[in-house]
Amino acid sequence: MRSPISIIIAIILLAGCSGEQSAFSGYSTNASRIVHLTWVLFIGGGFLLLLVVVLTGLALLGGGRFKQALSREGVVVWLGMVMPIAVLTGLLLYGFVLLRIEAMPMDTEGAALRVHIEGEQWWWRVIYQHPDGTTTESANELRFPVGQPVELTLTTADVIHSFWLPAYGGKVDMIPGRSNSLRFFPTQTGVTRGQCAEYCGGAHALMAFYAVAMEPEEFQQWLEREKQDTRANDPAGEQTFLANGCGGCHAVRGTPATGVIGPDLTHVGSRLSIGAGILAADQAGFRQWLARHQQIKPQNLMPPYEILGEDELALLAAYLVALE
Ligand code: HEC
Ligand SMILES: [Cu+2]
Repeated sequence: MRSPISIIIAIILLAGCSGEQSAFSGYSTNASRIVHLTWVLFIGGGFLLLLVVVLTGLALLGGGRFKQALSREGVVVWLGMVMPIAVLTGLLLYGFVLLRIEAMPMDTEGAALRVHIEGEQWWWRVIYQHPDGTTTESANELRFPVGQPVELTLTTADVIHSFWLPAYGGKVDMIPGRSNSLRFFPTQTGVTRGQCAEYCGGAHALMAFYAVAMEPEEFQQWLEREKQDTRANDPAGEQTFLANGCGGCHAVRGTPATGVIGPDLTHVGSRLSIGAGILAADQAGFRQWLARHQQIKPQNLMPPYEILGEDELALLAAYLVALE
């Protein structure tokens, strides 16, 4: 029944299909092809279903004329056998042509941006690999320029995770002992969201990230900044950070903090989120994270710091925000 209620429900369900974490966005060449194929299959399948329903209705309820016409051998052979074979073969070929591999330009030597992403319980280590062999580490956020191929190398530090960035690149598992890759050719700038798509323990549902697709010049400027050591000049904040042992797990390049267990915090203040897509990277977000991160993201592997007093919280939050 096409009641108003079923239409309203359909609209609400479809509303969930757009937005920052949608497989219907198609912001890269390959993602948009998949969206295209999805619609062709959906609409084509809808028409065929309609045809079958109408013919079945006529065969069951129609007058004798319809029943007789539909029971002829030719109808069974042509509509029941020849047509399905022709339609399915056509769709298979169409799918092959549409999703052809070489349609995605991928210069394996030149301009492609390469990023190594390592899944950790429950955050993402993001390592930009520069053409000169050096690397720059970041976390929980992936930035790339549009109009150039991007190649991601996906590994895991512990259990199986799955890297899923629906608007651009599809989904690829991160498997212990293996290195997988995901390539895509981004065509649209914007901020989208990705999520771990393979259950990986306690805080799995809170293991997200943001992807920022930028114009090439803007991206280069960003990358140059990202490569640099911190320029924050806050001796009191830095002192509090080091005195509380934060530097044992986190690196802030340009300071004595060189830990590698947790996310690199050199430019954490300029990120869109902390805690892997959970809180904003602003004063309030850092404060909340430090005061009650085990409540906000239960079981995450940073030890609780409930001992921090108000002054220390304020100093640390101000320091972290300034790590731009
Ligand atoms: C034993 C290691 C360890 C220590 C010590 C530690 N952290 Fe962490 N920290 C982590 C881990 C692991 C995460 C990732 C948690 C997650 O999102 O699942 C993290 C996450 C964070 C984040 C969010 C980063 C991001 O990009 O999402 C901030 C900010 C942070 N820690 C600040 C601090 C501060 C400040 C201290 C000292 C008061 C500290 N940490 C001490 C391990 C540690
Ligand atoms: Cu997971």
